[in-house]
Amino acid sequence: RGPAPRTISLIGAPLEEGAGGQGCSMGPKALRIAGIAEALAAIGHTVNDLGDVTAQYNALTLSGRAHNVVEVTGLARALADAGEAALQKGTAVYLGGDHALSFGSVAAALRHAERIGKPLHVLWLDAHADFNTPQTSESGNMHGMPAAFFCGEPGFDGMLDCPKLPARHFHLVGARSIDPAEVDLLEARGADVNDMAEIDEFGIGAVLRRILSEVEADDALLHVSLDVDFIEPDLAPGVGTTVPGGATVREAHLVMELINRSNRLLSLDLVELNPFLDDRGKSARLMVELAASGFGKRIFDRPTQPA
Ligand code: 6HN
Ligand code: MN
Ligand code: MN
Ligand code: MN
Repeated sequence: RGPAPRTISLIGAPLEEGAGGQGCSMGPKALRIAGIAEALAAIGHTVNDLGDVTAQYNALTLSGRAHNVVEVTGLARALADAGEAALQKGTAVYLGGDHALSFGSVAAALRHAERIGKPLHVLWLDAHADFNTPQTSESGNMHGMPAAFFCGEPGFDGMLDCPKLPARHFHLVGARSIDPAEVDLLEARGADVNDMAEIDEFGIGAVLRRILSEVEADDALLHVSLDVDFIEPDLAPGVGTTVPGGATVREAHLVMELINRSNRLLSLDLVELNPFLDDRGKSARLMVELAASGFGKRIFDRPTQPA
């Protein structure tokens, strides 16, 4: 007996201009080759692959340090509109694409939540906080900024319109590389930061159960953003921003299994996969497996590998 069937829209977001190097634009293709649609359909869900969104570019500048604002904004706007439409029919899975696509995917979730009158929580599975603004960023790379944007920090005027997320509803899990200015901002805003030390001390199950109980208590919807670099680099090498000391395969699976059990998942980002850096599709396949766990693939539905 599987989970209740859902209608899942796959939306490709071939963005790489938010990252410091090239390659993430190939991520949607790699996730499709790794079988994302088939994996979700095999659980019993209805899967509609809507293809890749097309960015629409308009002139825009931000003050401070932010590279490729026009490219990031163009993709994010298109994604927010496509995502908002998809959420009227069910669940959305965004195939990234660097993490700046979450300017758009979280905007879609916030608009949808407001429309149906429910709060939103965001679970950010990442080595990084992605809480820089053009004023604080040292790199100028916009994949390090989406969380600051949707939590309402200044500096993003003119990019796209959406309601703002209360910082207390921003749950960062797996963090181990946060810039000093981000540490100060996260603390000042009251974001929920769970670093790897807390995972080691209490176990990732306890951390997740506490977060999901807050979501439940709020009767809220949940957007999950899964950055490849959440996972230990040896296990998922296909990413440009590796930080040693990440989650194990089992820890990452448990997170996704608990998300499935919570029955709160509205939308999921699969981000930062860089196939140019991957090892024979290993990271792409792991991301697909983790997504399947988030949608109810059972632990005993895994094949035994031949010798
Ligand atoms: N990501 N904090 C660094 C920066 O450039 O702002 C790293 C950002 C990484 C972004 O992994 O999605
Ligand atoms: Mn990230
Ligand atoms: Mn990251
Ligand atoms: Mn609340």
